[in-house]
Amino acid sequence: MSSDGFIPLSWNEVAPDEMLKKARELFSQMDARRTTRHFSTREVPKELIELAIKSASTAPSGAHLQPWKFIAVSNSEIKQKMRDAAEIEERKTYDSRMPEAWREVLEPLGTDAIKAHMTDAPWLVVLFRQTKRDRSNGEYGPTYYSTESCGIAAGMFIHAIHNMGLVTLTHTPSPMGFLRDILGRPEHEHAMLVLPVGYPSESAKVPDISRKSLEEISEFLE
Ligand code: IYR
Repeated sequence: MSSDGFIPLSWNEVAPDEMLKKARELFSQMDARRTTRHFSTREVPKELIELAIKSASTAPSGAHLQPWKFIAVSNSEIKQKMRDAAEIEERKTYDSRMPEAWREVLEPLGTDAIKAHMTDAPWLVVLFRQTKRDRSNGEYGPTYYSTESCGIAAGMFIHAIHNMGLVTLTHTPSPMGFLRDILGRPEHEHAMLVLPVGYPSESAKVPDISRKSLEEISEFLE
């Protein structure tokens, strides 16, 4: 038991050649990840979803408040409700709310108002961002950098899913208020992402697009 609230860092040195090997392997594994909208209905054990959520929750967060709540839904009736509500909003978005500049960049991705992934995928994991925390004195205080914290956690979740050999999609039905209502979440929780998780369907497709090069995305000042 530490007296000042600190304990020694648990850290193991990695030899330089081993470091490079691990870094290359991780990049190659991550570079193979693709986002698909085409899911199989094949079941996925709950324990895998639990482990992905636990991995995501290792993310650093503002003041270590861990301002996230992951709601994992496999219940078909709830998934259908979520899909119906998402399709109502998305139809409005695609039919009239979406400006031309947005339409232009979505066109190569082949997205539309039909959200089959919400009922095909065996799990829908909804990431809620908490803007307040319970101070355990009957009051609520703010959270800090909750968008950054949840963004990092979402990235870790996505990687955990890819690492276990499953696929996911960062789905953002907009506006997302209906998710709080359907899932019975409190006012201070804001749905940030819907992450369908499962196996890809046999005919799953992905857009023929590539990633920006290192030169385009970075600059080194040495
Ligand atoms: N939220 C809609 C539209 C959409 C928006 C962006 I930015 C994307 O990268 C993909 C889709 C949808 O999920 O279809």
